[in-house]
Amino acid sequence: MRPDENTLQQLAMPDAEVYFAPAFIRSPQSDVYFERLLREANWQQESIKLFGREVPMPRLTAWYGDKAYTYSGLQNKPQPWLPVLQELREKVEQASGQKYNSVLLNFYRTGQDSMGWHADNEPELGRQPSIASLSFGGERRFAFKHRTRQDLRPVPLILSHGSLLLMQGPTQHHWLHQVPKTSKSVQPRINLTFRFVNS
Ligand SMILES: O=C(O)CCC(=O)C(=O)O
Repeated sequence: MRPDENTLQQLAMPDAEVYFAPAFIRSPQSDVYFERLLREANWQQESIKLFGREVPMPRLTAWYGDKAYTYSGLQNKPQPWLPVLQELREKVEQASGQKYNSVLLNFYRTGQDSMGWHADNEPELGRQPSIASLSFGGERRFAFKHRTRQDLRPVPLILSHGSLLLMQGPTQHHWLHQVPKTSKSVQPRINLTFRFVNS
């Protein structure tokens, strides 16, 4: 591991403030976190309305925190923090210098699980939200796409086991992000996005 792989480095993206550490948590410890999260989180299969039809979300989710939050049109009832989530929250708060009172967990079971283009810009998150995104398990491709500037190419990123991606400042205002489906064989992946939800 290169010495800087566990510290956040800023990505060169205009209209954004994005930092990435590919190995924020080292491998043996990340293996343990993956197993604990898989076992301990209260995973739900939520549905979304698509063209008037209820369809299952292409991933499992779990929402923990202090405040209710509306996400993808769903009112998320928060569950109280698990010790493993408290532990991870402390680590990301220390690295980012920000405070988080909520976390959304996503479980991508196969390459067919995914998350489409979106921004984390719900009003409860405030104008310039700080979103800290931790990944465990199989690597997945991730991409940013500028909302309006056609001259900018999408910015691809590989979200590795134990990586931390920090998005803040004007990022959600100007950029969308996604985790596309893949036909490659990939290991299951768990992602946690820590947020601060205002009341
Ligand atoms: O799984 C990921 O890396 C993306 C998660 C995400 O975009 C979200 O929870 O809003």
